Amino acid sequence: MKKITVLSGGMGGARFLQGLLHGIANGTVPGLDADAHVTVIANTADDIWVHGMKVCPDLDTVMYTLGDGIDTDRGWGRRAETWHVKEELAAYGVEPTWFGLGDRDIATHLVRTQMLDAGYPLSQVTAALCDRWNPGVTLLPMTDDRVETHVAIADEESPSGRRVVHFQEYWVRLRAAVPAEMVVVVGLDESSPGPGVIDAITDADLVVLPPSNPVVSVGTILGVPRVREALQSTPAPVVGLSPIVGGTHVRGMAEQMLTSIGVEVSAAGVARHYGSRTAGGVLDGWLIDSRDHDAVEEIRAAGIACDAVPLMMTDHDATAAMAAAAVALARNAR
Ligand code: FO1
Repeated sequence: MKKITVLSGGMGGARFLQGLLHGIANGTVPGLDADAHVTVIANTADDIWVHGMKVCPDLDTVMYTLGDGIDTDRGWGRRAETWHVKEELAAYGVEPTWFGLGDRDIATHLVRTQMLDAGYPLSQVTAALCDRWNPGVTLLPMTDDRVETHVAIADEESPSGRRVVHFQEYWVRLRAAVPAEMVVVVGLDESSPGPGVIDAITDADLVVLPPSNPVVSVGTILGVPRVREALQSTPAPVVGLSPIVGGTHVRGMAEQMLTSIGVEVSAAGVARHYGSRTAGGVLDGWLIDSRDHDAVEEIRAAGIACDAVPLMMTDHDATAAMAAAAVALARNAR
């Protein structure tokens, strides 16, 4: 296999990609050619306009992580960061003070915003930023159109009993600590796949859904018109890795998001949510963690090939082993 396409969100997807590239470079992923190339279709519904700048968290997390500029403790933003602009904005009482924009990170958002203002589409802006960061993959926004995830939360002060916040406020300021009563991805139905996105799926030798959030990361990519159809028609096997281990997410807020759309918070629940390609869904195979091995038969009965392997991305070799298990599953699934 030479052409691998990965549908990625932020941190979980970026860590998976690190291990995948590590495995390709070291030849520890049987079935992937030494010169295999990875194309990443990244979620852009986390994007937010803040202080007049367009911030693209999932694109930047993949770009910084694979370009070795990421702050590994936070999992987002730049290493060796300073926060003077953020402090100065707070001193002026300018909101939002809850969204952490580091000084180095702001340069990325200024370049992106200037290029967007000059009329360049997000895909070309992303390619230009990657000229500096050299992530070692082709990084494609899922769409060049503006798409934003918003979350409805309870608010007894409002007549409707609800208030809508941007996803970033739900996650960063509220820490996903209140139920997401509704998740609305503004602009998604009207969006078009970005340049190269459909081809990256239909021309692939393998398509991978990494352990990103099935609702607000992979789910939004699947919601871009024509993407789901491309996954259903591609000759490539489509294999996913469960972000739910032992009944909860490893990081992030997948549990809250799955609950808000009524999907069981389990490895099998997410597999059923994505669905088997033989039944109108998008999956040929689904990797679950060893702790959830009891669910293997149930998932196979849903028409999805399934193996239970360790899914903790503790280091690049562990992640490369996950990628190897995904390739093995893909080869058996077809
Ligand atoms: N996450 C936080 O928990 N706190 C922040 O202040 C924060 C700021 C931020 C700025 C730029 C960026 O690219 C990402 C940032 N994130 C922050 C992470 C972001 O919320 C997540 O990467 C995704 O949007 C959710 O997976």
